[in-house]
Order: sequence, then C-alpha cells, then structure tokens
Amino acid sequence: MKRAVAQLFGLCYISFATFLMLFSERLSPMVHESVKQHHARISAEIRRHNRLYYQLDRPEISDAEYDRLFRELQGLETKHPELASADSPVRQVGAPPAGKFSPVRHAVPMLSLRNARDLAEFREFDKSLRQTFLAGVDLLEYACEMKLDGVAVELSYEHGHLVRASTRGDGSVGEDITDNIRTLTGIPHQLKDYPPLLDVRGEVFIDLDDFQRLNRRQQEAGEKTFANPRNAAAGSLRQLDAAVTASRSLRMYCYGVGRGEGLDLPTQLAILKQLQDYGLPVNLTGTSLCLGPDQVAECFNHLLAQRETLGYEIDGMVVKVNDLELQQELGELNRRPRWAIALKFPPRQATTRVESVVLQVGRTGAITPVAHLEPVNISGVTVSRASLHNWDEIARLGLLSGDSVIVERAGDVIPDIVKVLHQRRSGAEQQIPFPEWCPECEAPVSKEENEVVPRCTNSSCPARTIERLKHFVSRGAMNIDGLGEKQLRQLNDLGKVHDCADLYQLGQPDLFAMERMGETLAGKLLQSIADSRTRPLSRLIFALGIRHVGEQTAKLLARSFANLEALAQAEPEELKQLHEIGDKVAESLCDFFRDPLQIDLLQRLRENGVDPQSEAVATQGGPLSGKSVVITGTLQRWSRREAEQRVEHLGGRCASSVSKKTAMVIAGDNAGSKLDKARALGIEILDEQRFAELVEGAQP
Ligand code: D41
Repeated sequence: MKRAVAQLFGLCYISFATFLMLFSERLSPMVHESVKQHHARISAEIRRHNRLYYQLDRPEISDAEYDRLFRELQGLETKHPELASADSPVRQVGAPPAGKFSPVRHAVPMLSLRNARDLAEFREFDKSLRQTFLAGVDLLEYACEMKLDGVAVELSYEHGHLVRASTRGDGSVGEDITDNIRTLTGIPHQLKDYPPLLDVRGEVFIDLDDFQRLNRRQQEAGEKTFANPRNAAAGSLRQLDAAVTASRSLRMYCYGVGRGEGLDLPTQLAILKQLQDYGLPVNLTGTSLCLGPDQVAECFNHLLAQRETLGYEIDGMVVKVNDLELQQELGELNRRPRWAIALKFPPRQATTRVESVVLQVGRTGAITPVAHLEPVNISGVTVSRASLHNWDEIARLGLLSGDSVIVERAGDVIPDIVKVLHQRRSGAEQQIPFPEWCPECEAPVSKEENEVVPRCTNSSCPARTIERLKHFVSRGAMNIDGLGEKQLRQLNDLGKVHDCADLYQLGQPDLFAMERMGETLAGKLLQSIADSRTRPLSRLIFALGIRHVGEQTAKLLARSFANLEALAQAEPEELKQLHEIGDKVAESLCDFFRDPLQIDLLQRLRENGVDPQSEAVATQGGPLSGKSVVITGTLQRWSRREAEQRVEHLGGRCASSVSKKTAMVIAGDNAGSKLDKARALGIEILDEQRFAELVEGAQP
C-alpha cells in the first residue's frame, strides 16, 4: 500500500514532466522554454535539499522523495542533453563545505553512488555492465556491503600516523574534522603495520541506543533533538568543540581507499581485510561475496530481514564489482563509479490520518504539539503518534488536524510526518492554532524572539510540576524506584507533594492515602526515597532540571564545585571559565540559582539531608588541585578528551580560553594564539613531555 501511494506520487510528478516534454518535442520552441524552466526549478530544488541535508543536517524531505526528484532531473537531461550543464546537480556530489572548518582537498576525489530502488533495477544494472562493457561475462562477482546510514569521511595516515580527517563535502573539497575524529575511540591514531601513505574512506555513524540516549540528553537540557541517527552523527562531527564530539559515542566502519602507496591488492574484499589488518574498524561480518544477481538478491533479502536487529541504521546494501582490474576498466560516469551501486531498502513509510493534535507541556513549560494518528503498521511497528516539533514545522507541512499524511519511521524514533496529502481533504479539517494559554493551567503563554516554542509562564503549572517530578525521580537523575507518573499525580492531587523537596518529608500515613498502597509497598518506597539522599552531586544537579544543563554538563559542574551551595554562589564569569560552559548555560544557571523559589527549594532539600558533596573532592591535594588549565595545540599521546580527563584526575579544571585566572597551559604541536597569550601573561607552560611526567608521577 505505502509503495503504491509513493509510486502514485512519483507518477503524478513524472507525468507532468512527460507532458511538458512531449509538448515541447511536437510543438513550438516557446514551449521548450517551459521544459527549461521545469529543469531549472527541479535543479534549484535539489540544490536546496542538498544544502539542507549536507550542510545544515536538517533535511526536509525523505530520501525516497529526494530520489524521485533526482531521477526526474536525470530523465529530463537524458531526453534533452542540451540542458545538462557541468554544474547540474546530476553531476555533483553532496554540497560544498559550509565554512565552519578549514577546507581539505581530497587527493583522490570521493565519488558518490548511483542508486537502485529495488532488485529489478539492480538486475538492469548487472545486465548493462555485462552487455555494454564486459561482453562474454556470465556471472560477475560482487562484494556486498551494508550501506551504513551515516556520514562519509576520509582519514589520512602518513607513516601510519593519523594526520588528517575530513568530511566528503562536495567530493573534491571537504572540511577538516581532525580534532573531532581523534576523539572516536574506535579509530587508531597509529596503525599497526602500514604503507607510507594511506587515505581511508568510511562511514561515521551512531548506534541506535546511543542516539536515543543523546536525544534524551538534548531534550532534558532543552537543546534541539536530532531527527534521525544520521543527522545526529553529522551534527556531532561538525562540532567546533571536540569535547562535544567525544561525548557522543560515534563509530566508524571503513570501506575503501583513496591514495594507497604501495598497496597492490586484487579485490575489494582483499582491501577490506587489509584495512582490518592495519587495525582499522571494518564491517567484515556485514560483507558477503556474491556470484551473479541471484545471489545478490538472496543476500539483499537476508540483510533486509536482519535490518531491525543490528543496533544501527542501514538504508540498503552497496554492491561493488569485486575485481579491482574490472573496476578500473569500468571507470566512472558523472562522478559515480560504474562498478558500484547502492541497492536501497524501501522507505519505511505509511499513509494514515491525523485524528487530533494534542498539546504537551514539558517541565520547562515548553508546549509541543503531538499528532495522534489512526494506528498504522510500519514494518512491524504500530505507530499512533508523530512528533510535530513546533508551529514552524506545522506551517512548513501545511498540516491541518484531520489531514491524511505520509509518516516515515527513521531510525527507531517517534516517526515524522513527511507529507500532507492535500488532495484528500474533505473540508472538515481544522487549523492547529498557536496557543495563547497553557492547555493545562490556562496561564498565558510566552514566546521568546529567538525561540520556536511557546512556553507556559506559570512555574507552578500542574503539568510542569509533574514533569519536573518525573524528571527528578528518573533513572539518570535521582533514580527513585516505584514513583511513576501515576503515583506522582496522586501525591500531587492529595496535596502531599508539590516539589522534589516534599518527597523527603513523606511518611507512611501520607502514602496510605494512595490507591493500592500497602505496608510493604510503602516501606519500599520510603526506603528508595531515603536511599536517593546519597546520590552523587552530578545526579542532583541534573535532577533539578535546570535549562540547558544535561547529564554531561551536570557531571562537569559536579567536578568543579564542592557542593550545590558552592555552585549556587558561582558568578557567571567563573562558570564561563569552565570548558564546555558557554554564555547560554552560565546565564541559565545564574537565573535558576537567583530565583527565590529555587533558593527555598535548595534550602529545604538540604534540611532534609539531600546535600551531596563533590566526588572530585577526592582529587583535592592533586598536583593541579584547584588550578584552571588550558590545553592547546595537538598532543601526540592523548586525544583532547583524554588529556582533559587526566588534568581533572590531577585535581585541575579545564578551561577553553586563557585569562589571568589560568594557572597553567599545556601546549602540544602547532599551538597558536593561546600559547602566545599565555607567554604574554607569564603563565606556566608545560610541553607534552612535562605534562606526561606529571601524569606518570601522579599514578598510584
Ligand atoms: O556504508 C556505506 N554507506 C558505504 C558508502 C559503503 N559501504 N561503500 C561505499 N562505497 C563508495 C564507493 C564505491 C564510491 C567507494 C560508500 C560510498 N561510496 C559513499 N558514501 C557516501 C557517498 C558515497
């Protein structure tokens, strides 16, 4: 059904183009103008989607829809070769770099892949290779690899040492992401055995559970969440602060070679094995050798069945002619090798109807619209809700409540609405108004200028209260067992619990007022509340639900301050000295700790015995105790993140910029302005060797 609908769409679109083309061929040159215009319009649209996808990590259409546009353009250019200019999107790969990082020219261009939508298209590809280029060959040997849905990157090794990493960019020039790539634990900084020069290509991706954890963290910190794992990987790689990349558990699998001096191998499979022997991560178990298209089909169906069990997203299979001599012979066309093709999985889409749009109020007061759908099955999962994100998204889709829509599951998250089927409207559909009052407490709603979400302004809104309590007791926070949403609502309705401090004043009689609460259960609950008093400081900071303070930031703060009192007293400038704390977080912290309601709450928490002390106290007395340290330049022995951890282990605190408060600067290779500034200020400077001695000296 979903395929049929998708095809119907494709048909409508293509038939319009065909109509124009037929017209242009039979009639006047004036009509030909409209084909030109159509071509220009699709080209511009594809360029826009390239930019959204490759540079902004914010795609607006599904891959399947993009493919349709692309094929339409290809079709037009085949019919009218005079339209095919050198800069047509048909001949481009991705998008040029967005300019955040320095450009890197790939010594050997990184090619793109052509696509086959199904096995029939793959069989055509196989047939045309054999007939057009390899007359007489019956069965071609193919290496079939999983097509990871991530970000293509290149790693350059000189004498086995990782010297540069770059994104693919437009295939010729990408962006320098060396610092970020160095934080990936699976990528060796030094190869075991190596040729003098090696450029390796591969895909960086994120596991589904890490992706979900990341999105939870982002949401809890009030940051933007990622639409799918691919965007999360792309966004995490393109961080200006490598420490952020380090916290995101990215992985990489290598699949090919650019420059490879002294590398003389017969097949694609031999390349993969060689890369593995060098110590690089390769997905060999996900790769099969297939003789002829029947075996490829079998392998594809097997992979399709495996897809849901992998723990990471793949969106198809890449089929490559295994023999490298044959590859050479086949060459490339339009910056795509003739010897490889991506056999894509069918999109996980379905058509359903939006029954209603419900407004949810989060703990920070953010009001988000959620579409309730007529339940529909998408590849084995029943879907009844879709996220709408915000009103910009509703406007972009042109969505009304009651509309028929296409929903798409991407990477195990709550699905997205990708398209509204406007032609199916009955007239009974209704606008989704921007809220003026909170749907829960009817307090007025405010919207800050630079934000897309409306917020409830009432900090004691019952919906917010419950969400705050849910967050406080959640597993990553104070981890109090037995207190779910239902129990918290009851306690709140009974007037027993208004905020988290109230939890610590509960006694057995209070609990007995709840439904189905016996002595044993009440005892257990009181015990788990009591146990939570000893949670580490980082958990408590996170549990308070301060805007922009996620788990990572909470950990950092807990390492830097002795207790909550000390954190509450910190000046914004002092906070900003910490690595990873920017203006936004510092301001949010100060707002929180200056709010009289919160001051009262913290006092009551303390009075009830919730006052954990920093775990970092243990490192007090270390050689860097209490010192603010700045690391700059490239270190050989450690990644930036590892070096920071060592500084923290020695009792120090890492800051990102040099100031009068900096006690020490650790300078690696190619250190620049920070080192100059440190010299000018007369700050103690350690080179890598002396820092290493300090680390070793402190080891037990
Ligand atoms: O797993 C992948 N996404 C993957 C991508 C793969 N397994 N193999 C690939 N091989 C190539 C060629 C044949 C051009 C060396 C690729 C890609 N290219 C690719 N990834 C992004 C653009 C092209």
